[in-house]
Amino acid sequence: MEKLKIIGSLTSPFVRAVRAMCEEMQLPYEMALTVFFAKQDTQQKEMLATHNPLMRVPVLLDGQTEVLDSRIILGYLLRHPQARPLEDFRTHFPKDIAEENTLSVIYGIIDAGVLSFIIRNLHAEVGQDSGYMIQTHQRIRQGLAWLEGQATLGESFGIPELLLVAGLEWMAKREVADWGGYAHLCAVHARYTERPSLVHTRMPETA
Ligand SMILES: N[C@@H](CCC(=O)N[C@@H](CS)C(=O)NCC(=O)O)C(=O)O
Repeated sequence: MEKLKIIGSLTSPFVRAVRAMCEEMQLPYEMALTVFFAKQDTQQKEMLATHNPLMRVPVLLDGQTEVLDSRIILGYLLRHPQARPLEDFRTHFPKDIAEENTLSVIYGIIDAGVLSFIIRNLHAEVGQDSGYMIQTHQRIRQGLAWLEGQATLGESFGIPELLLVAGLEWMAKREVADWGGYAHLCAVHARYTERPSLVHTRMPETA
């Protein structure tokens, strides 16, 4: 089988989730590396735009097949004909609509965190406590509180847990949200943070 290719950076939580998922599915992949979008050179910008009109990472290339958006990519990898999921990875996903909602809330929090990070770094003139940023931070707080109440989240390791750990660690590293007060989320994080797929894909210290 031709190796999968992931276009993406070593810092994006969405790219990390896709890389970790490849490991969980035992699907070999290689990276076509990019960096934070504001620091991409012309070549990286063109390469990304060629594969994704939205100019976002990750993009998965599977031979001639291009797959956009990490949520779609995670589902694609789960059902990949060559996937050999690790024994303790929960492949039964989604269990029900409630689990899709959980994944949507995790995505919503990370999206809001990414927006907050971009505004802080590229548009410092927009205060973090003004206008739409108020709604953005409220979304993160309410999302975290909602996830804290999801008792089944973390019972076993599957797509929501993988994305949750990637998102929580990214938010801590980028200092966009403090989730230390959420006992259940801290417990789920502690349970899975040393999983090899997550260790191997952790954000570089210096990033
Ligand atoms: N819904 C997309 C979000 C991807 C996304 O926002 N990626 C960020 C990096 S963390 C990006 O490429 N941002 C570039 C931009 O917004 O122009 C996914 O899950 O793949």
